Amino acid sequence: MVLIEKFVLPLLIDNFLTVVLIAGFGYLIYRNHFLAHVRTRKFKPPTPPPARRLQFTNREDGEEDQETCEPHLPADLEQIPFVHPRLSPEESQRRAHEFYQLMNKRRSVRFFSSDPVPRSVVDDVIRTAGTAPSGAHTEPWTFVAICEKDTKAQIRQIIEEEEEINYTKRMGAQWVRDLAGLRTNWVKEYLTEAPWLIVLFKQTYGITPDGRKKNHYYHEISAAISGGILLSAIHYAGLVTLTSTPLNCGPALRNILGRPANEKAMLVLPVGYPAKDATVPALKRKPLEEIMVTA
Ligand code: IYR
Repeated sequence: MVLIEKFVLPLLIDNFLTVVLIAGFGYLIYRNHFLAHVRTRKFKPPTPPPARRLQFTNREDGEEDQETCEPHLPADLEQIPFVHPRLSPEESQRRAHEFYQLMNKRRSVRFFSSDPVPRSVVDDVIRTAGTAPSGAHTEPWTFVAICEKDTKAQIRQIIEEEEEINYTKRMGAQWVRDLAGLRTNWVKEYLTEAPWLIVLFKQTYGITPDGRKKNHYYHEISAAISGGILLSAIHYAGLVTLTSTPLNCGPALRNILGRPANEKAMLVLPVGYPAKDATVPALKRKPLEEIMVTA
């Protein structure tokens, strides 16, 4: 006790500034190294602008302001630590190349086997598609999975009828010539042959539980990204598909599948195994030098 009063305390008081500085630095080092995983960032939300229509926005086509309603995400949404294993650069390189090699084997396939694909596989590839990022996390997509024979036949009929008009009248000579190498026409056996059809609808706006319309920002790109992830998941699961975008079939597909007016059909994907004698056009992909520039 006497020792503390006589020597330590006077020393501390004399060097008060030094003590404060050492303690401060010590705390900073502790915080950066040991509390990094629970670091919470101070965030001051921006004040929203007055509610009026802006003349210039970067909204997508057909994206309109909907009624004012509760924010889609609560302002006090909990922020949780992001847990992410850090790979070595070598492991990242190995995985990047492995994934490229896998994806480089993906092809659009038009000849399907009717062998069944379990419903649980379709569930999982759609779950994966639903992990896509979306504007304000509105998740503006609906995936309709169809395995019922009659429904597939009705969809085929709708699409073939429209596609005949597309190929003979709407698309024009240049478009038809550009496609000749793919050997496509309006007859689409794969729509009834494949065990599953997945129709991806984008939701151009949302609907609140009390029936009001709400904004779905960037619905087109959000749904398109989910479509890309869906293709990767289908390929990784050892299945094949075809990104078919039948022109002018949207409303009829929506009606037959009983989807609401806020949903627009974007893609019709037959999903299954390739037919034993399936062929694909011998297409080449652009090399990296042609698709990438560094800036
Ligand atoms: N939708 C039609 C035509 C078609 C259009 C394009 I662009 C393609 O890359 C392939 C086909 C069809 O599915 O036949």
